[in-house]
Amino acid sequence: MMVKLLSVGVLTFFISAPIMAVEYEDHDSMLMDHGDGHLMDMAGGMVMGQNTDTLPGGCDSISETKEITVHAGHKYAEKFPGRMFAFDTQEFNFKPCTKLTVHFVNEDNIRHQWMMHGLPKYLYPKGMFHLEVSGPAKISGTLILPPGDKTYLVHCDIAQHMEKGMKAQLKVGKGDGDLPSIPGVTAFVVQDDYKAGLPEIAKAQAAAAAKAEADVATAALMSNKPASTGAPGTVPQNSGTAAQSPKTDSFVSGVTVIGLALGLVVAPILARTFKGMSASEIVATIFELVRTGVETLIDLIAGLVRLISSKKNKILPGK
Ligand SMILES: [Cu+2]
Repeated sequence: MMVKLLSVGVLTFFISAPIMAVEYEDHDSMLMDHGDGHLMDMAGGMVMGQNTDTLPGGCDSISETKEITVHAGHKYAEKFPGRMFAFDTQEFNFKPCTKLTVHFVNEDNIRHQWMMHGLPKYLYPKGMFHLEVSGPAKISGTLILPPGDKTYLVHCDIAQHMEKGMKAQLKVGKGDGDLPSIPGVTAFVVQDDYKAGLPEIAKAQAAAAAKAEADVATAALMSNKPASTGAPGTVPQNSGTAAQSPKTDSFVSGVTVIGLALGLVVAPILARTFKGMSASEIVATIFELVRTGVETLIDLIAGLVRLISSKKNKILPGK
């Protein structure tokens, strides 16, 4: 049991050892000088614009000798929302004519640069001082800063690395202003606009949904209107029977009204006719009235039939 635990512990140590110890490849001793301040090694490390001894025009002497270590990597961008890469420092400041050595430490497993622009081109090819290495690795270079107050752009020129945050400014003297889109220092050139964000979109969608619901409710109310004539507020479950009931009601009430009117007109006449008659006489009279009525009806129908048949003969004389 003890042996088993021990072996697990030893195994864990050997597995985690390579993760714990992040080794930076030091390219400083591997570089080969290609002339004109251009140094390269076989592992992908590169220094361009190296200048350890030539004074820029306007500098009588080296004012200061400075050494800085700049770290670069994804983890330095974590404090800047929306950014992916960054240097650990976004702003540098030096006296004019400073001899500056930069130790660039790339902590990512990809390629990064510390590239400075705007230097005098007679001294620095393309006006650049440039450190570049695939990480994790360290590479160092030296330059002598020009005189005057000027702000220089420092960035990583690998595609989209500057846009994703690997951007800084180096001020010589007082500098000549600030550069845009430097994480934590200056505002974005193109600021993402979150004004019409999810809350507004959600609100608009909710309003549209509520309107649609209201329309449906109105339509339902319209279709149910005939059913709820008798008792407003009660919504019938079965619209079929509900639609029939008012029809029946109106029919019955119509018949009732006609019957009532007839009764009111006929009753006094009948009362006058039957005045002073015995029960048997009244019954006989009613039968007589019915008989007369039926005969009249038959005569009427017979006359109608004759009328139609005579018209038919007139229309079709040949037959
Ligand atoms: Cu980069």
